[in-house]
Amino acid sequence: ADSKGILFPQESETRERKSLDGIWQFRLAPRNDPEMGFRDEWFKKPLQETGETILMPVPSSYNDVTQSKDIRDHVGWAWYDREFWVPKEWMSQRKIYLRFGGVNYHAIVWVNGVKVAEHAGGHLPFVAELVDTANLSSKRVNRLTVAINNTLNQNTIPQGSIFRPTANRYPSGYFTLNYNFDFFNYAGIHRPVYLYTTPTSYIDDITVSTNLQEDGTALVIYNIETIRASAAQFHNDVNFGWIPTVNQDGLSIVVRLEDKTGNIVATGTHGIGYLSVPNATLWWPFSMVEKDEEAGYLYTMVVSLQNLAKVDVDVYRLKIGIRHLGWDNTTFTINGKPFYFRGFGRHEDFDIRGRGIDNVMIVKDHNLIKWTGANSYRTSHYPYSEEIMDLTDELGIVIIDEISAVSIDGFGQELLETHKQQMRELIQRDKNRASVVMWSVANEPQSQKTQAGPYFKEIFELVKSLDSHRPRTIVINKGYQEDKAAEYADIICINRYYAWYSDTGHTEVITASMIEDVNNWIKKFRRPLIIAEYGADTVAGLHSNPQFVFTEEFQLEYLREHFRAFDSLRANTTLIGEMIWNFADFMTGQGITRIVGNRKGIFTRERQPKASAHLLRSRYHYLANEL
Ligand code: GCB
Repeated sequence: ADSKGILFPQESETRERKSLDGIWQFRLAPRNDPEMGFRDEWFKKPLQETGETILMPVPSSYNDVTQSKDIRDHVGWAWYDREFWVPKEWMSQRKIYLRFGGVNYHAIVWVNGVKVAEHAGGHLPFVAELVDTANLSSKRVNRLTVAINNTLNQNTIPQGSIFRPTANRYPSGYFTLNYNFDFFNYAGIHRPVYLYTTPTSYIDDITVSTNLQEDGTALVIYNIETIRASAAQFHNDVNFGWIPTVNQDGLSIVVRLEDKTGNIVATGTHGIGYLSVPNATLWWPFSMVEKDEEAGYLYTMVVSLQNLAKVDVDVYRLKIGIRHLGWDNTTFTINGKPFYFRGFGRHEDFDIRGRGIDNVMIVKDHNLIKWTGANSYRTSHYPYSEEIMDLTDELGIVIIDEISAVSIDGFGQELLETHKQQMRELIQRDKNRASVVMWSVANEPQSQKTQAGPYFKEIFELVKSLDSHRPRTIVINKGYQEDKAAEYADIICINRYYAWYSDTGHTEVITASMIEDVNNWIKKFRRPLIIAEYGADTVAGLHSNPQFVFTEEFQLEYLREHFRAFDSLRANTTLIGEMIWNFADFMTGQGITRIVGNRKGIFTRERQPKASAHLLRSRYHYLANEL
């Protein structure tokens, strides 16, 4: 059987892990000779023979780390290099893997000059197994080379296109990458890189879903995939001492569920089964419990592959939350109680590191989210790092998990295949996460086009076939009469910018426009609906009385008018949530509608509050007390 799991690499009594994060060597392929590194085989030659390199931190975007405009605005291949050691104990009988949490967009990986992996899609993990062919050695240092390319085209998700003007006034070779989303197309090795091991017979994948029965007993339904070593390999392992001597066929799966204090609350055997947990402590969003520590309760599912002598051959510990999601034409519930989303659209974006993951930033952000009283956010507009999702699981913050399909158009077969592939990888990665309550298949597609109908029908069907335990949504900016995609969703999200992109400055149109719009959607589709975006660019410290666009006073008034609409809609319709655009200011491409980035944050890019943060905070706390 081929491996299909993408379980996060972890240490256990049978597994080891080494971080390859740090400062790597870096260079760009020359803009006028993009294929140079391939032609000259940079990945095969000793680094010092291939030309000059500079220092580059991993994880990080490369764009903002240097003083070079060429590096910031680079389009094409960029090359990373580092060396690493493999402990000699790893070499004999373990399986050794190299795992990237996320590289934007296209990545090719070589170890000791041998290509070991290639991946497309900027925000999902991939793994290379370093089999013998990678010339791996514990006797000398090993070389790791990664070539990455941020070029987008009509069949990548998201899409982009190269613009090559022919007019004489342009310098020769001039081109740009254009795209229809506003966030900066940061590039780099954005997430941690790990080297890790498993035994040769190992746990490859775990799928868990949970359910509540009438009497309060919880069911944890599991499906565990293992990969068994070949008889020869197994024999070898036994001789080497990794696995105590037993017959290969003696391997079996044992599952136990431990609560937070380590008590075993249920046990199971076999690869497929369920555990029943009487009086289970449920996973609750932090907004639905009295005390913070009651939120996000996680059990540990300890899965072990054992031999006949009951010795662990492999052990993997998966944290799971027990909770039940319900939805119909009017409501969305968590553990049987209606849930009203009060949250944010966000970005993975921070000074200097761009889209690179940063522990300081992610903890600060989640502290701020809790400070505002928000209970949820959408991973606009791509899957966020696994380190972030660990936090949301643990803190009890509710997530709408979005794929990278932002502003897509065209809807051809090849795009559809890319889109489906990314949905599969996302669901494979996040399927066990309690905080993920909904899949978002796209943000603001050109859904008025006829082809959008069959295209999204197919995407929605795929998602349902992969996971029937979570509702599916799509985020629409078209009108209710022209959209062709939302009818296939379980829950509808819409983005609206009244008094910003239309009737600019006229906050007095907001309330009535919003109420009418939402009513039209709900009357037509009879679904729960979330306002997934509304917002106004605001330069922190800019003031005007009476309010004027871009000032803090304007953002305050803009919010107040929306709150009036939301309160009326909450009382009279199936509106189930409001999410402001955006949590914090974030970087964009250069353009005359963006003042060094998108300024719709209620926090600055440095995470300091604008006046709107205080207003939103009182709104979210008021909702918390009322609901
Ligand atoms: C939108 C997009 C979001 C933009 C936002 C804006 O509708 O979904 O990515 O950043 O508008 O500020 O224009």
